[in-house]
Order: sequence, then C-alpha cells, then structure tokens
Amino acid sequence: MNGPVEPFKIKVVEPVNRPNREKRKLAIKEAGYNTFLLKSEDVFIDLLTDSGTSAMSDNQWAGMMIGDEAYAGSKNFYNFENAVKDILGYKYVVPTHQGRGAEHLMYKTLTRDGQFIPRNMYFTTSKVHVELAGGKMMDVIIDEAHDPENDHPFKGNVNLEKLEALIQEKGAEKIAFINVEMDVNMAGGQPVSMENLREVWKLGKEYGLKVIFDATRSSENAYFIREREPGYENIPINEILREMMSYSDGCIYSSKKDCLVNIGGFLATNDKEIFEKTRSMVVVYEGLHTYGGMAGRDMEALARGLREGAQYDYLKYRVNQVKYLGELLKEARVPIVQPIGGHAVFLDALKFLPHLSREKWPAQTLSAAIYEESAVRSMERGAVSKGRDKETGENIFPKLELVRLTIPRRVYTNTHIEYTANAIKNLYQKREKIAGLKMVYEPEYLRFFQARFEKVPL
Ligand code: PLI
Repeated sequence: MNGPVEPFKIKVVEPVNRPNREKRKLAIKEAGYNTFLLKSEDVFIDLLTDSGTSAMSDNQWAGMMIGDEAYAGSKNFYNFENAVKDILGYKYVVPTHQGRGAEHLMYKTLTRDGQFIPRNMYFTTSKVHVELAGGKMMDVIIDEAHDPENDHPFKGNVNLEKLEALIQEKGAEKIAFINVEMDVNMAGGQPVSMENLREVWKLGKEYGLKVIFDATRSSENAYFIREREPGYENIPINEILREMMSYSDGCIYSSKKDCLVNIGGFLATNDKEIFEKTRSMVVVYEGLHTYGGMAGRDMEALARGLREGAQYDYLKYRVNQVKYLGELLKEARVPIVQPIGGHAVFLDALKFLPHLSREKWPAQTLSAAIYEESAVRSMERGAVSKGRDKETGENIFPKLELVRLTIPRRVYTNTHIEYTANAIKNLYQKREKIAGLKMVYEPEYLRFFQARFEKVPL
C-alpha cells in the first residue's frame, strides 16, 4: 500500500521536536491528560485538528502581501465575497473571525427561546450557540451513523422520517430551522448525499422551514459526492458545490478547514432578511461588515484558498492521504470508524479499550495514551465533548466514543502518516495495560477544551 502522490512540492519547512518517553509522560500529566492543554512544542505530529492548521500555497502567501488594511471597503473583502459567490453561489456574504462567530450571528438571528433545531448530528460549538440562543439541538442523522462498522457511503445523511416526525411532534412553529452539516465531523467525517440534501430542502419547504447548512467541510463532501453518487462522476467540484448550496437558505462556514487558511469564517445566504439582520449584528460582535474580525490579508488568503481547496486534484490527494492512514490501521485490525472520513481517521475507543467503563472516559484515555506512546497529538470525540444534558445536568454518553486523528491539509508527508500508524499499532498490542481516567476539573462551557483528568489505577 502506498500513500497518494502530493500535487505540490515543499518550499518552506518548520522543524519539529520529538520528546523522549520520560518527557512525554510528564507533559501529558501536567496537561491533566487533556491533549488540548499540551504545549505544541511538546508535540511531534499534531493531529489534534484540521482547523487552522493548513499549509498555505505560494499563491496564498503572495495574496497576503496585497492585504488592503483599510477599516472599510478593503479590496480583499470584495475578492473574498466574489470567491464565495463563484464557488458556493450565494448572493450575500457576512465575514466573521472564524466559524463560531458565524454560528453566533446566524443561530441567534434564527432561534427563539424554547425552539428546536434538528441537525444531522450536533457539533460542539454549534450546539452551544443554539443553546445560548434558547434553543435545543436534536440529532436526526440516519441510524447507520451510530454504528462504527457500518460502511454506508453517505453516513452523514439526515433520516427524513426522524426529521418529519420531530416537526410533527413539536409543530413547525417550534422548529427554528433545519440544520445540515457537511462531512459530519462527530460522525467520523461522513458525507451527505446530494439526493438527501434535495429531499431535506423539499421537506423544509413543505413545512415552511428554512434550511441552513454548516458548510465547513463542503468541498470534501463534494468530492465524496463525485466519487460515490451515481450521476456525479464527471461533474466539476464547483458545479457540485453550487448544486449542494442551492438546497439551502444560507450557511455558516469555518474557513479554517477547506479554505486552507489559518483563521477566518463567514456566513452566506440568499435570504435578504437574514443578511440584513446578521450584517447589523456583525458590527457589534466581530467588526465592520467588510472585515468581520479578519485582516485584509486574511481575506485575500481565504479568497484564494476557497478556490484552491475546491480543485479536484488537490481534494483527491487530500482525502486519499486520510484514507492511507485508515487503511494502515485497518490492516493491523485497529478498530476504526468505517468508511474512512474526509478529514480524519476516528478510532473506536470502546473497542480499543473494552476493559474501561464509560465513566473512565475511554476516548480521553486513549488520546492521552497515544501521546504518551508517540508524541502524536489526537483529540477525544465522545462523552467529554458531548457534555451534560441541559435539563438534567447528567453526563450524556453518546454511542460513538471516538478518538480523532485529524490530518492537517498539505502539512504532513506520507512518512509521518506511517509513523503514526505504527505507533498506534504498537499501542494496540499492549492495550489492556492502559489505565482509565477520572475528571477532576470541569469548566462550564465546551468542557473538552479545558477539563483536567487524573489516572485511575487499573
Ligand atoms: O473553529 P471555528 O470557530 O472556526 O469553527 C467552528 C466549527 C463549526 N462547524 C464545524 C463542523 C466545525 O468542525 C467547527 C470547528 N471545528 C473544529 C475546531 C475541529 O477541530 O473540528
């Protein structure tokens, strides 16, 4: 098995440290067994996230030099606005400092106290912004998504029966809007099919409900549609993207992923009322409506990155590098979520560490153990991320208890991928010696970022 050939060559390099075992043991203990609290200089291969960690191209860096840092009406804003209109096809664009800035504006604008927001599957920051606006997010993803071994090609699809049942049970006036995420992060980077998007849109119109996308990883989702959905084999990615977005009233977008930049976000819409409301809010929370928290140079890099990130050859390499890691792990029988996702390989912590109860946070434990073994940084995506039930205050234990090995875009070589796979294979051989954790500090919001843990002896 070989890794994919990179459609670029390397012009600048950044040296990285590889701490020894003793140093790693100390570093993760000091970080409260939470990989978010590690110092990046103690990390050899950083697979914490694909967010804001991409390597920019020479074309993007060149764009940084023509940053127009005017407070109002920067020329880079118009380049960025045109890129969004060209690639995604929306009429109106509001810039924000990153994705959660867009979530804040969009979800606050559309949600009334006590309303429900059906979404294929929650994402951490989306859920918290909906809750802060007085709403409740309800997962309506297909059942296959909860089974790590099921290899449905579009595991991110909305279950239309569940969605309609929820609308009928609550009444359409109690539904704020329908929310669909592309390449569903918490399900393992699983795509949504074009057919499903079309059906959700139709259903939304029947009930008079707006459909809002979390289009953060829509280019990677478009690649999967081209690869897997009959009829789209020869359609250019740009056309697929525009058709996808045509089944929505608007989207929020974290540009730190598919747009190949280190910061930035936006919301886009065809709905004049949403545009006007969010544009008037952006000046309160983010910055003027022609920069929204980004520098002119950031907007130029984003404009160029959105176009580059939608190129077929790049996407093919990108998705296949993720697949390469997944295939190496599968070969060694390490339990992973199937099919392999667009941005990350997800380890099934419940199968990796079956001797640990849910209260010992298996995914958090596994993520810390991977660091201790190899200085590779990953992230928990399970019960710690899910948090507590808003009403009862109890921990929620979702079916998926995963560790995410997220591949930054254009950053690591296939040798880094092989090193990571070997380290995890070695750990899997001695998995029964891994002791669980107890949570000793829990912050109020998005606890996975700052929670601290201690080891519980086996
Ligand atoms: O990190 P932001 O604020 O630019 O974007 C928030 C956000 C919104 N939607 C989705 C699907 C995300 O994946 C997302 C951020 N994801 C992070 C940080 C991640 O590590 O996956």
